[in-house]
Order: sequence, then C-alpha cells, then structure tokens
Amino acid sequence: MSELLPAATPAPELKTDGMDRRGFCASAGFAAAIATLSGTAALARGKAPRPNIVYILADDLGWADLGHRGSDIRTPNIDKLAREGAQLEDFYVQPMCTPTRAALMTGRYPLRYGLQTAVIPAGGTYGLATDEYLLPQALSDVGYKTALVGKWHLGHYDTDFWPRQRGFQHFYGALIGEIDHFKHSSLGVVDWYRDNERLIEEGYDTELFGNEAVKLIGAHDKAVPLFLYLAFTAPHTPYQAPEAELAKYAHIQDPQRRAFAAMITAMDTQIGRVVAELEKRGMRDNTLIVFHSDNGGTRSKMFVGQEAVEGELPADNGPYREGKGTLFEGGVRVGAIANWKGRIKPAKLGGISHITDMLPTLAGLAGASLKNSKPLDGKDIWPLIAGGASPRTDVVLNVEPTQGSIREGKWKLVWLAPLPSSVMLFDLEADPSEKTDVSQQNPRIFADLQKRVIALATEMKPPLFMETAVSAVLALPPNMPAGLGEARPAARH
Ligand SMILES: [Ca+2]
Repeated sequence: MSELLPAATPAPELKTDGMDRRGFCASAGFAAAIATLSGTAALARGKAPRPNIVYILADDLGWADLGHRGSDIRTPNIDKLAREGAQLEDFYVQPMCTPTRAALMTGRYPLRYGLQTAVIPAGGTYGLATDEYLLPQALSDVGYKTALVGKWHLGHYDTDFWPRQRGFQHFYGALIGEIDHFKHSSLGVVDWYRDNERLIEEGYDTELFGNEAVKLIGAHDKAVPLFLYLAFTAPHTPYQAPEAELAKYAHIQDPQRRAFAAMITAMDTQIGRVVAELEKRGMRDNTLIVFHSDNGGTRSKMFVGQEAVEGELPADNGPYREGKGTLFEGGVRVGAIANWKGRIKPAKLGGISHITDMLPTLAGLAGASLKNSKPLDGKDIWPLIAGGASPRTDVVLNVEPTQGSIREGKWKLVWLAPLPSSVMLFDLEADPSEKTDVSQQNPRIFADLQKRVIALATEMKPPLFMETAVSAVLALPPNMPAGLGEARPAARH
C-alpha cells in the first residue's frame, strides 16, 4: 500500500465495556451524560442511556430544495430539525444511491468492495459483499431493535443480500433503486416487501413509509433502544404525488416541478408525524435524528433514472456545481442535520465529514463493538456534532475507472478520466462553486492529490457494475433487423 494513500482507520480496539477509549473520551456530551452512572461498568450492565437513532434519508433531494435553505418548497418539519440541531455544512456523500447507502452501512469507501460505480440496476445480480459487517448488525449485537423502512438498494437478486439477512430485524419497503410511487413496481415488477415477503398494497409510498414508522415507534418497547433507518424514495423519479399534495402547489406551472415540490412536502409531513410520535411516546429527548439526502439533486438527464424525463429538471443544488452522478459539489455535498433535543446544540458547523463517519459515530453512541468491521474509512465525528473540531482533514469523494476526487482541507481535486480527460483543482474556501481551476498556481498540492487518486485506483476492487454490464451485453443474442423471419433450409440448386 502506498504511503500516499489516505490511511484507512483500523477498527477501534475495543475494551470490555464496548467502547473504544479514544472515542469514549472524545464523546464529551456522551461522557457527561453518563457521568452520574458508576463509570464504564454501567455500560457493561447495559444501563447507559443509549439513544434511539432515527436515521432519515431523502433520495435525490437537491441541496437547495428545503425551506430553510431558501426554497419555495415547504418543509417546516425538516426546517425545525435544522433550526434546533447541528447543521453539518461540509457533509459529503457518494454521488449516487447505492454507494452512499453502502458507505453508511459499512463505514468504508465503496471502492473497497466494488460498489463505487453507478447503482445496482434492476437487472443486476450483485449486492453489497456479505462479508462486510453492517451498522444494523453492530447495533443488533448490543441489543438494539433495528428496522429499515423504505429503500434498500444494496442487492436484490439473492436473498442473502436482503436487509433481513443483513442485520435488520424488520424491513418494510423496496429493494431496488427506483419504483413507481403508487404501483411500487420497478420496470413492471412489484418491488414491495414486508420482511422477506413480497406484497401488494394500495397507497403512496412516502405515506406508507410514514405510517409504518409511526406504527413501529408507537408499539416500541422503550426498554430497548431503537434504530430506525427511514429511507424515503422521495423525491426520486418518477415525479408523482397524490392529488391533495399536488393541489398545494397549484401555482407552479411546470407539472414536473409541481410534482417534485409536492413529493418533498409529502416527505416532510411524514417526518413531522414521526417526530410527533416520538414526542407522544416520551422518546424524543433520548432520540438522535439524522437527516440528509443520499446524493445531490439531478442536474443531468443521464442520471435521472430508468425513464426519460422531458423538460427542465426540477432539483436545485443552490451554489453548488452540477449534481447527482458527478463529483462536483452539487453531486456530493448535501449537508446533514443532527438533532438530539437537549444534547446537540443548534449550530451551523463547518468541518469536513462524510457518510462513512456515521457508522463509527453511531456505534460509539450505542456502545456497539466494531471489532468485526474491516478497516474503517469513517471517523467518529461526535466531537464535530458536539460543536468541536472534525477529526477529518480530508475525504475521498470517490475513485473509479472514469473519475476520481479527493478533498484535502480547502483543496479539491476533480479528475474526469474519459478522453479528453481533464484534471482540475479548486479552492473551496474562495470558490465553493468550483468555477476556477487553480491547478497551475498550486502544482504541489495538485500533484500530491493526483498521486493519491492513482494509488487508490491501483488498489480498488474493480466496479461490480462494469463487470456485470459488460457480461450482460456480451451474453445478449444477436440484435437483427425486425421482420427477418425464421431461418429456412437453403434451396437446392
Ligand atoms: Ca439517490
């Protein structure tokens, strides 16, 4: 391994109390909270006030498509979570659905296990490697009730890839990346499950997810900590919403943007119901709520999904360049909200953080062991969320055969490899919109970051998407002119 590589953080060495010493000391808020308990022995006895975790993901939401970021799309419930929580301004994800979700589940960059390119397509036969130790497994192993409500998108071809087999004790939702929001189907095939059973149900998916989440919280045994991963399919294509939601945006002329806005407000309404149910059950004060999008809003029709979309794309990434599928800020810098009433101070916080950081951070709060994890790329960012400095100075935004990007401090390299290739360096402090390539003025950092991309490209696992796509195309029967008819025996002469 090259010394130029960003060092993958080894899985923390764990003490018998289930927390690593460094993470424990750094987690000032957590440490204060358990100060009245008799030290780490209390943790071992399971008496620590481990939080419930409600992790809410939006799908293809643009950075600026929220009320508190200036949008005319109404999101009062998300805005309240932001206003009363920590807003991580420099929080990054991967540029598409599957890699982001994989990074959340593993705490490891997707280039480590071949999910760095594109998404698992409906026809894909691969999934997130089953030898990875996932967040719900870690939380289950220390007594959490774990539930996925919403979209999985980490493998559907083999039941071994399904969420119930990966640490979730309960699953309700869709396995594939894009569904019709009313028919719950992907390319005509129903993709809607409760646990391991496929089912047919009436209703708008966003509202059904809200119903399920509220029901789970309502019936939850409060003696057990809850991990609810609520992964909405909004506002991913197809742009569809119930009439009552569309009517709220009758003033928007473009029907596509009207539906897009209605989808986001419908999701916000369900988030409001979830928070209200937590309050009703007396769980709110001991619940960490996280919210962010899985990637930036779609600004290129190449990344819009399975069906063509006519007209102007509705997502807005504000000041950030381009969107979903790209490594520019519009594709990967989504910002995150972390809200925990009485425990996390309201603040807008700079400092680099990444989706891989969530696994060690949540495991730290839960007292979960990560000794079964492979070497982590994520870092425990509780110190940042608590108002201090980020433990990160850099982040690998992705490395794959066609592109790569690393941010180090204020510098960001974006390397687009397909010919004619281009390599750019941006100073994000002076130029967050990535308008001016400053590589010529900063040759040393430019060269260093390129070396790191090459080193990672050398050691990465080849993308499973590319292997699958090439094999699938090579296995297709010949495509011949229509109406050619059956081959007949040759006439005798
Ligand atoms: Ca997405």
